[in-house]
Amino acid sequence: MERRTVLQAAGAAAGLAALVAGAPAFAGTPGDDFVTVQDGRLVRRGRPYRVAGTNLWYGAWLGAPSGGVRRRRLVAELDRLQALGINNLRVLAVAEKTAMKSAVRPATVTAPGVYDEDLLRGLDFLMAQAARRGMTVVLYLNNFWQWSGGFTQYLNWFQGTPAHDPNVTKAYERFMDENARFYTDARAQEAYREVIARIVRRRNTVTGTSYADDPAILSWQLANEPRPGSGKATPAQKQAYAAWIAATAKHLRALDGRHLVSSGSEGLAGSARDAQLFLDAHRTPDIGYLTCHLWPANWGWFDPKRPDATWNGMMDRSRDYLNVHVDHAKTLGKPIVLEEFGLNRDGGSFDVKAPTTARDRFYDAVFRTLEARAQAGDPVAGWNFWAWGGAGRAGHPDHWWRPGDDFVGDPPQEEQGLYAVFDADASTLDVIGAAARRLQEIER
Ligand code: IFL
Repeated sequence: MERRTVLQAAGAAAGLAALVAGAPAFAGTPGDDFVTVQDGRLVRRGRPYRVAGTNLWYGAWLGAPSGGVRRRRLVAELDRLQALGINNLRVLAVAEKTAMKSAVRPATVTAPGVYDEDLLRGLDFLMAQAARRGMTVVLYLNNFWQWSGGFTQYLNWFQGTPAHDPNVTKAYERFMDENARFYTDARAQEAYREVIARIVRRRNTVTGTSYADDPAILSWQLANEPRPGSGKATPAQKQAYAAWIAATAKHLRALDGRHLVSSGSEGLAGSARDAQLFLDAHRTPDIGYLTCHLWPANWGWFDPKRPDATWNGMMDRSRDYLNVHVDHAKTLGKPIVLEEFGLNRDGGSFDVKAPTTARDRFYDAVFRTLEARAQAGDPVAGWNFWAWGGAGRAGHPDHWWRPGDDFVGDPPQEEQGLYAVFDADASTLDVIGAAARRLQEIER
């Protein structure tokens, strides 16, 4: 996120406390369908498990019984993804109902303790369809950003603060600092944990299996892109953030000890560029693996209107960002997944007909950088590109989503077509398909 903020290249942190408190206790047995962590690797059914994934945050919305034909679209999308070699989906489990203009509608939690069963059944359907295809799913349970209500809406409920939509105010730094209050608001935390328990203990209405017993869940994820505050987060904010990750991960593991827990962090870009914070926040043995996200245009490293002038610098910073995070994963002795990355269509167009020359090159370079580290035996567990747009199409010439329009992967706070990969993007699909095959061929 944060398209309007320029982040500097993240520097490697010198003198980091490198010791891990202890290897995560997630060992599984051969034949075990649950994904576990062994010796710094994801493992499933006794073999290394590598994530060749996409982001499909709106899966529950497509699966909802009230959506009618949307279910058919979901089934077709999953078939397409499976044929492409995709084995993992990163999905939003719940959205909170909010007055913010750039948030998705309808929402799962319509008021504290009140749930939209239609969307929960949509999630059930998605989970059943993913499992049927042998795919795993990362379910995130909250959002730092406004597009699903998220932290902002919890604060509106429990502190009475206005539901600040930064798309309207453009005050992103203020928005981030306000949202950091979520970590220390006791009533918001209680409500959030109620939601967590509701999902973890839910019995899937399609499969009859409880979510806690469903091996198709790769991990419970605390939130999408949680941050300690703005880029200038204070020591107290950082402390609250790291404490929240540790406490929530521990809580989740106590509720459901069979599934991994991940944070949903962007990495350094979401840690106020503080490598020590990133490491400390993920040191707890209750966090099974690390995550990072890579957004060169959002961070001001790339200008789609000046691709030639900005390409080399962008690629240097991107490779560095990836390598630094793999190094951090090594330091903590945990696997890492690059679970979001993307780049604009040529010229910054949102039009599905615009070429994707730079995006294709970027995807390929990202895949190859990760593969090289995986080949070298480093703890790269895979990737999820952002995002699957599939057969969806923007509903309006201004490319802004309105309720009832197709979902295309770009959430409602961004233009439809900004980063989505459509089923018509043949060259990008070729790059992704080839990378998925190469990833599964890595022997180490
Ligand atoms: O849409 C954004 C999403 O909120 C996110 N990260 C970056 C995406 C693209 O800007 O999680």
